[in-house]
Amino acid sequence: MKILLYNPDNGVTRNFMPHLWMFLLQALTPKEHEVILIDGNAKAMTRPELVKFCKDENIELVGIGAMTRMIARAYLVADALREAGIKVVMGGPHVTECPDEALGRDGGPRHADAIALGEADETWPLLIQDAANGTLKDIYQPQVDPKGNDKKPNLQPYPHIPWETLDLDQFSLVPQFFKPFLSKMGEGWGSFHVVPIETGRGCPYGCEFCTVTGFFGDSIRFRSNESVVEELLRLKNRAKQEKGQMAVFFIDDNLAINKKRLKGLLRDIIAANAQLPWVAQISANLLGDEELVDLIAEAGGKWVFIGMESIDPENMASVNKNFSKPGDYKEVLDRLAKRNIYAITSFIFGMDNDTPGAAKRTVDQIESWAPGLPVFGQLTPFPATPLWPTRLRK
Ligand code: B12
Ligand code: SF4
Repeated sequence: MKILLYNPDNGVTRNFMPHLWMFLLQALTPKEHEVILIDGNAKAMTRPELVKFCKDENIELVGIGAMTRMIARAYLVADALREAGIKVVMGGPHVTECPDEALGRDGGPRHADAIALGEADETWPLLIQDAANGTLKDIYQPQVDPKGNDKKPNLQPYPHIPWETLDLDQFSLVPQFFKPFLSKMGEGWGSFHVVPIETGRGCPYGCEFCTVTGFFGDSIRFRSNESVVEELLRLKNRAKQEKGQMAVFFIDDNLAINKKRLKGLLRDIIAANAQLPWVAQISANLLGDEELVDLIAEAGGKWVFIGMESIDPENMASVNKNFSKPGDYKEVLDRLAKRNIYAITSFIFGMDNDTPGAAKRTVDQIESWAPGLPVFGQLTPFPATPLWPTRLRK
């Protein structure tokens, strides 16, 4: 069977990085099936173009993944494919949180032939088998433990993603035209890829606006250090062969959630000379440790994304994130800046204690800190988060 995994266009930005789920599910697909990947943000296609592509390529099953932000577009694409007689399966955070919507059980139209709830690492091969046999079920769900909780994949062993041979052209940040010229510059800039790698899943903190604790669970699972180091070495080798650059986004929600484990991983990366420039998400409360920050710098860490959310401690308490202390932010940023590590500082406006002038006060505060890249969003209640209005919860 020929399968297409498709990530819908977000309608605003081009992707600087592919989505990990596509590569992961491709790696978990039984070998007798062929899997093609298209990211709509990198390779823009209209819906008729996509349908034609699937028809021309004899695609029998399309897997679509989407966050809430992209779900409306994802449904439009799914509808067009299903109208053309192609089976569609959907997964990811949004359909997990709103399964009735995707299956048309909430009074609206049906968008997917099947959906995969939660982490699909173990259900995906079963789903593929059913699709190939023509016995697709509506819902694929992880097994549950005696307490009724989803059994989570433990990430050891971790699937082999063949980064060294995958076609990453859709995602190169270097335009084709400049490739030959740039490959000769310095250590080579003929390609520039940012690749997502996870070293673990799960976060126990349960901040009210966040879907992660609900989706991945509060028990944390890590890959082995060896498997992470081996993946980095393959990426480093590819960059060298392509005369290009490779950077990594460790997409763990809180890379330092277990500081002892992270220090061990960073020491192993350094010992294996597996350093690549990387960015990771780490909460401010875990960045007070000088030894950890030294290791981050030595292991290739260049940028740290910090969910600072608000400069007002009362706001932090109102979203269950008062483990992160606004009073510490300056010191945290100075500690990073001393090692030439930049911070992407993320803020949310619209929390209960925000009063007129909150944005100005925040920007004034940011300008008094070490330089970084501040990003701003507005408080958004995503389905299945504690912030989601109770009356809408099922
Ligand atoms: C990396 C990341 C990003 C990257 C995305 C780019 C990229 N190429 O990856 C960046 C930094 C750009 C980003 C941006 C945003 N993000 Co983001 N991001 C993440 C993060 C940290 C990791 C995603 C990941 O790869 N996870 C690991 C993989 C293995 O998990 P997964 O994607 O869920 O896939 C598994 C299952 O869901 C399932 N699955 C997924 N898709 C499919 C499809 C099929 C067919 C099947 C069968 C199964 C399946 O199988 C996979 C294996 O088990 C997640 C949090 C998280 N831990 O997931 C947030 C997360 C996805 N982001 C989130 C949000 C809100 C955003 C933003 C809207 C934030 C903002 N306000 O701007 C933007 C929107 C982006 C846009 N341009 O529209 C929310 C989404 C919540 C929701 N319900 O939609 C999350 C969950 C974080 C959170 N705090 O709640 N993000
Ligand atoms: S915002 Fe970050 S720290 Fe809070 S629950 Fe989500 S992943 Fe964990």
